[in-house]
Amino acid sequence: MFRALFRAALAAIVLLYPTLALAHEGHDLGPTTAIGTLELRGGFTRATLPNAPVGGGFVTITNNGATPDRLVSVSTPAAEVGQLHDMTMDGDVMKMRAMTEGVVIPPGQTVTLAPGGLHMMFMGLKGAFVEGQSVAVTLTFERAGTVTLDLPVLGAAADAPMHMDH
Ligand SMILES: [Cu+2]
Repeated sequence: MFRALFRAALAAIVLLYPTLALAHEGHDLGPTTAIGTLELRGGFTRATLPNAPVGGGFVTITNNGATPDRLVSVSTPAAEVGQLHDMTMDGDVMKMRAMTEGVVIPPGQTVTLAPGGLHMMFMGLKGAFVEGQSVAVTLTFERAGTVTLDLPVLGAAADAPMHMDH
């Protein structure tokens, strides 16, 4: 009885192993999109409730150039309005403000738009963001120009694109 259980546990571990290996690989940020001196990776959005008015968007941007660039606007056909926001905590109060001047990407640096901080905010959603689908988002940079990313829709509480299928 005990031996059988032990063997079953071992078999389970062996079966689990490929999953663990995959999950580990999932920690990389996925494919990179290059535009000008910028590299964008790890883009994602999160599933919304059916009647949610807003959705977020997240991506990591690296500037390999020698001059600063600036993310000036974001848009998607899936929403009426796209804005750049920052989120900060003022004591217990979460504050969100529109970055009307855009987001500067300094030379040689990486700026991460992530839950709880800088983010893209889409308002007036034309439909729910459904996990497993993707949302086309166009980012416009002052110098590098315009690039469209297909952001995978992850779970509603996703912090990073860790379980993305490549
Ligand atoms: Cu926001």
